[in-house]
Parts: sequence; C-alpha cells; structure tokens
Amino acid sequence: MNIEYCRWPDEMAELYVAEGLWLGRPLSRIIEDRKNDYAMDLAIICGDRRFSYGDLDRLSSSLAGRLAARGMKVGDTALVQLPNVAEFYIVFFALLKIGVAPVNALFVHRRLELAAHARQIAPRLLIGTRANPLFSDDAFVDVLKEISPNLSLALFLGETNSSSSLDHWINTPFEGPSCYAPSAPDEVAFFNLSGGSTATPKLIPRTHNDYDYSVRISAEICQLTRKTRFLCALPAGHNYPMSSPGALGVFHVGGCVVMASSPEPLSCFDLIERHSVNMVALVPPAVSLWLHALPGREASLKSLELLQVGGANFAEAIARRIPEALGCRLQQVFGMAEGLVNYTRLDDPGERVFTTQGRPMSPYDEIKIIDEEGFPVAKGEVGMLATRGPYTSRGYYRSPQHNAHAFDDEGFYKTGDLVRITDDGNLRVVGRVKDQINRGGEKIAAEEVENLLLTHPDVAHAALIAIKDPSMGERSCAFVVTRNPGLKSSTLRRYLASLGTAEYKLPDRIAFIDAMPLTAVGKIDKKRLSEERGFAGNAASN
Ligand code: J2J
Repeated sequence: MNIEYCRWPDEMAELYVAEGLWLGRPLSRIIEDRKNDYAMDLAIICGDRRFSYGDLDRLSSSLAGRLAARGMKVGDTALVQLPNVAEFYIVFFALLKIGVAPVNALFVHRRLELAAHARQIAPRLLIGTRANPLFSDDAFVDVLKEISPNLSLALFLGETNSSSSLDHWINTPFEGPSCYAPSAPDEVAFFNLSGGSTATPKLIPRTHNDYDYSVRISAEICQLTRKTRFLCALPAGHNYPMSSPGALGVFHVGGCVVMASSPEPLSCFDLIERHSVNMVALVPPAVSLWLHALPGREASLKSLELLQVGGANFAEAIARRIPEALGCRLQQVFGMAEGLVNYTRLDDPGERVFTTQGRPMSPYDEIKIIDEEGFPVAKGEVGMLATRGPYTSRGYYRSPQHNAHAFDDEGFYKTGDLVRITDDGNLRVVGRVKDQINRGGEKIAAEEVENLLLTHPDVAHAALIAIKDPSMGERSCAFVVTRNPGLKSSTLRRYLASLGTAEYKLPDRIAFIDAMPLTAVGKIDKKRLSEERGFAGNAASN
C-alpha cells in the first residue's frame, strides 16, 4: 500500500510531467544511471574507505535484496539514524530500491525525537549505530517496538552479532533473487524533517518526482560536473547537504562526495587538502569558525572553488570577506525541507551575492509575499514568503489541522519567513513570524520546548524566545514562572535532558520571572518579553 500524502492538483502534476520536470523515474535512478559509464569512478570517500559508483550500486542492491527477502516492501517505513558515513547513502539507496520510505533522523536526535518520529511513521525497520549510547544495548529498541509494533528488524553499524549487523547485511553479497521494486515515481520516496514551530516536529513526504527535479536543477545552477568534489560536513540527512545540490546532486553528475564527521575547521581543512575538495556547504556559525581558524592554513584550501552558505541569516559583513579570505566564490542558499530553494547564481555580481539570499531555482516556483491577512504587499515591502511549485510539498504528513493554516487556499506553503524582494527579483530574508529559534541553522520549535518545560511540576508558565548571539546568530532563552522559588536553571536543564531531548534544544539561558506579560487576548506576549528584557526577539532577530 502506498503512503498517503497531499498530492498536487492534477492540472499541475500534468504540467510538470509535460514540461519534463517530473521524469517519472525513481530517485534510485541517480546511481543506477551512473553504474555503467561511471562504474569505476569514485562516488564517496569516507575516512580511508573509497566507494566507486559500481560499489554504491552493488552494495545498496545487496542490502535491498536482503531486506526484500525479509519482507520489507513498498509502503513500509524505516527510522534511520546514522552519522556522516558512506553507509548513510548505501542505506538510502537500498531503501529507495525497495520502496521503503525512511525518516533520516539527525544524529543529534535523542530518545524524545526518535520516539516522536516512530509514533508518526510506525517503522518496520530501524537502522542505527551502536556507537550511539542510545543503542549501546537494546533497551531503547524495545521502547520503539512498543511504539511501533510493526518494527520487526533493527540493524546497527558496529554490531557484533551478524544477524543485526548493518555492516554484514551490506557487505555479504546477496545471492538470492532480486524480488523488489521501488515505489511509483509519484509516490513518497522518503520523509524530510521540518524545522517546525509546533509541539511535535512534522514530517514532510517527498516524492521521487519532486525531489529528483530539485536535485537536477540544483546541480545545474551550481554547475556541478564529474570533477566536483563536495565536502559533506553538515548532517548528511539534512535537506541542504542532501539536495541543494548536496550529495544527491553530486551523484547525479558523477562527482565525488567526501564525508566529514562535522564542520570542525581543522579536520575539514585536512580533508579539503588531502582530497582536493572544490565545494562545501556550511551554515553561518561554521563559516565564522573557519575564518577564525584560517590564518596560516590558507594553502590547505587551494582547491576550494565554491562555498555555499545557508540555513540561517548570514551577516553581510562576513559574506563580503569570503572571496578574499577563502579564495573561492560564495553562494547564498535560502532553502527549506518543505521544498523551495533559492540560490544566488554563480555569475551574479558580487553585491547581489553579498546582500541577498538569491532567487527561486526553478522558473516554475511560484512565490508571493503577503501581509498578515494574506494579501500581497506592495513591491519592495516586507511580508511573509509563501510558495508552491514542482518540488514544494502540499502538506505535512497526517497533519490536516496544521496544514489548514500552514498552507493557503491556493496550496501555497506559508514559510513563516519575512522577506523583501529587490528590484531585480532577489530575496532578502529579514526576519521571521514563525515561533522558532534558528540556532545557527538548527531549528528549535518554541512550543515543543515550552511543553517539555511545563511537564516539570515546579513550572507554571514557560516561554522560549530567541536571543541574539554573535557566533550562533541566535540562542534560546526560556522565561519561566515557577511555583518553587528554590528551582535552579541547572535543575531544569538536567530535567529536559533526562526526558531525552536533543542537546541543541536545551535552553541556553533560563530566566525566572514573577509573571508572564500577556497580550490583549491573554496569550504570552513574547514580543514584550524580548523587548523588555533587552533581547532581540524573533521578528527582529535576523
Ligand atoms: C536566512 N534564513 C534561512 C538563509 C534557511 C538549503 C538551505 C537551507 C535549508 C534549511 C534547506 C536561510 N537565510 N540563507 O533545507 O535545502 C531558514 C528559514 C527557512 C528555514 C528552513 C536547503 N536558509 N533559512 O535550512 O528546513 O527560516 O532548511 O524557512 O532546516 O531556515 O529550515 P530547514
């Protein structure tokens, strides 16, 4: 059975097919197209290991064959949590080949997030690593099995028992018949994670057709070639290093992806030098770390041609330093896991690259900039960006209520981003109306953390807001009204961690106050909270 999702209206789907945007092929075609001509070419460098396109296809087919033999099939789902290693892509392509749709959890996700994903997709398959303390034994697997009675197989990297060793499942050639096929091209290939602004993080179903289009057009705009060597230093499962143009874009053209375990500058500089990397995608705080670590090491970056920066507001002053400091071109990327991606183009004049976040990548992207009532603002005015198009989702997974206000009547996704459009049609992100903190590219839904705080018996009211931060752009501050004057912020932080919350969501600051300021209708007045406390709040924070 196919996975349900909000489909595009027929006339739009027909247009996208007729115009050749939607190819009607599975996403796994990205490596299958390369397995002949490029069989010997390097696809992935991961530590001392090297994988050719032939290897990538063969190993993912082996895993696919075994999983299919265990009954995994089209319409099933998988919860995957792997670090930045080659196996991430081997697993991804194996699952695409058999039509099993994964959620690729971030490696920083803990019990709470993984359980929430499992509750939503009821996975049949779990793939992780024993290196993650959460999976050092099977206690948490049992919890997940309770959440998802469908869960019938768990495979781990670094597992000694061969029956549940991912390494074994991948590396032992599969001799049986290959009885499997991917899901149909207009069906769900996998789920993206949304940054979110709601209590439970939403999942975004992405189809083969729509995602493949976004990868192809991204690769074209970023002028990727067989010579591209891309450093994957952001979490591999995030939409940005996966598809903008990311690793999939690189595989699409037959280039090579070099895995880095994190954007930590010194190890990345080494990898760039050792493997002649010519392209990297970073978030703004990582750029600052790189600039700081650079003096004296410039020679390591000789091969670097393109630095992409996106995920959060990138200060113009730092943008201007890039070409000279790193000796490469800069590209700003303003994208979202829901779909729309904007790029500055490689031949754009410097001023545009330094001062804007680019323009939509596809001529079929439709955007409007709207006021609070949903009406278009006057040209050049600030408003909220809304969008629809051939690769922008039409709805979150199983979230009809949330979709009713996250999308408008015409199917436009309301991004929650405040933008201004320049005379030449480029976007400047100037703020945000969604209740979210952008902690250097990592998104925190305020409501999620507030709800967790409220489960503590001493917390009467809680509000999470953004505070400006020179290195991360924003950090989080929780305002708490407590019933217990002796409550300490360290106790609360430990409490949140004990619930299994990812570390980046723990409030950077916790401030105890006597009462919450309220708006006229009695909601917590976050704007006043941030203004009166001298912090820059959401809308003003970019
Ligand atoms: C300001 N805010 C930005 C930018 C994203 C490519 C690049 C990034 C993402 C991503 C992505 C921004 N300046 N340059 O998926 O494919 C903020 C906006 C946006 C939200 C989306 C991709 N680039 N943002 O960051 O789903 O608020 O995707 O709506 O994680 O990040 O976050 P996310």
